[in-house]
Amino acid sequence: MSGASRERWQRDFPRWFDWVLRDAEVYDYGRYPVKGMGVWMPYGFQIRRRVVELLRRLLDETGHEEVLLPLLVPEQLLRRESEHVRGFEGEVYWVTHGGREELDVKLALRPTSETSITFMESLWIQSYRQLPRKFYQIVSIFRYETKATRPLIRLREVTTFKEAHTVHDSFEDAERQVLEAVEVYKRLFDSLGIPYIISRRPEWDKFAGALYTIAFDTVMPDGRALQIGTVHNLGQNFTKAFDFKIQLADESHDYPWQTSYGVSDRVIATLISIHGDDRGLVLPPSIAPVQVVVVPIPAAGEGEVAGYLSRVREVLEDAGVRYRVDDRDDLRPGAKYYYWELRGVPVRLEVGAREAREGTVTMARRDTLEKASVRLEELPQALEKAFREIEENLKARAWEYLKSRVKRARSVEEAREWIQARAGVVEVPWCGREECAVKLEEELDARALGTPWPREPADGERCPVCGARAVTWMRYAKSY
Ligand code: 5CA
Ligand code: ZN
Repeated sequence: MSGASRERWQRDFPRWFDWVLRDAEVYDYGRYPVKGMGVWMPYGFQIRRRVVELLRRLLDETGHEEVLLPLLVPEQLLRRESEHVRGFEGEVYWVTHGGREELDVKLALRPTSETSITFMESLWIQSYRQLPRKFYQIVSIFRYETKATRPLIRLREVTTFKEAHTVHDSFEDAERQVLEAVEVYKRLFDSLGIPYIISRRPEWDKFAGALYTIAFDTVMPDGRALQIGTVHNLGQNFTKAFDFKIQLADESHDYPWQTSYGVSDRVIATLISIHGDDRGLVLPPSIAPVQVVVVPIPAAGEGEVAGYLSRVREVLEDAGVRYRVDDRDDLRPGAKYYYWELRGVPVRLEVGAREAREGTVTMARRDTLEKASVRLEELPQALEKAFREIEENLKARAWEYLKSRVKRARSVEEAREWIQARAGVVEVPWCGREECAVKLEEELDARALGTPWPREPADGERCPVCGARAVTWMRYAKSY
């Protein structure tokens, strides 16, 4: 695919990202005086809103029910499940005062909501006949992150946290739910053109309180892996901790089974990063707040151009696209091109005297920067085609990028080269022993992301650490 260069995008990704968020007016970060918390600006908020709408639609159409739980969690609830508290202890913000009074019960700002929802579920659900239930909420959560905070990627207030929580009458049904959750997330990422690899996280890196964790990771422009979604099978860990029992079909009583799964602002961070280039954002038309910008030439368009512009408006209105006519008369066309390219508007239409005379518009695509002349009557179909092609193009380019950044290595040396070059994810044959993977994490100075999901055999391969027969592959990467 042709298009703007991606030199700066790749070489200096963190600065590129800060620049785009600020200059394209997406998210004002680092100026609000609380670390790890930023401000969604009007343009960014519209991008966020469309991602949230997509998420809601995907969840609603698979039978998930939206709820809204309180932000505050009393200390005793948060402490009920011991592994869970241990995992989150260092990351919780506490509310200790109400006005001038010290509270007798400390209240946590939710770091996630397994404990509060399990407590409520134990009041709502008595019988297997009420199951399965699938709840979700899209809210802010708070985590006192100690690793370096980053806009949208590692926040202390995660403002677009979608958490789903489900309840089942058997382990098998919870397993089925894990598969459904993975399918929902595939649909989410596929709709946004975001490429991913799916791994089962190693035992030592699963969610606090889960039986196991399945994670979606992608590779950012700087070669670092980012976890963009997780699905947890919680087993009966939380229901036992809350003494939450139900009646089963055979009249016996048992603890129900749960899953939970979440995505966050990281999805939007990835959408922005993975499709961008040196000129700024490149937005898929389904998400773009403005799908088409019309730039009259010269500025406000006098005489014949003005009359023709109103016809162009009518056509766009009838086509039902989100469009803007940039008739600011204090900016030259070139400055307007720059302005809208930075904001990722998928299609630009240039309308001048020649176009008015010919009954055409000049159409420029943001992804390829290609220009073409289109007859005004054919504009609706041309836009439809361009939108479809842009989405396909962005998705194909993003997948190609990810594939170029995942590699198999047979030796520690080969793996180390890949990691040191900041090239992405490396898959190494693994014998299945924790100590070998932990040792390789240290030797590579990288994180073990886990094993391919579904599991992939490694026939005939040997663990490069201990030499034993490999049972599968372990993935390693520098990660956020
Ligand atoms: N209760 C479960 C399921 S919702 C849970 O909290 N899982 S989690 O801890 O893995 O978080 C879900 C997702 O939120 C992660 O996969 C990651 O993509 C995102 N996330 C986690 N912490 C942050 C953070 N500090 N900033 C931005 N996104 C985050
Ligand atoms: Zn080994």
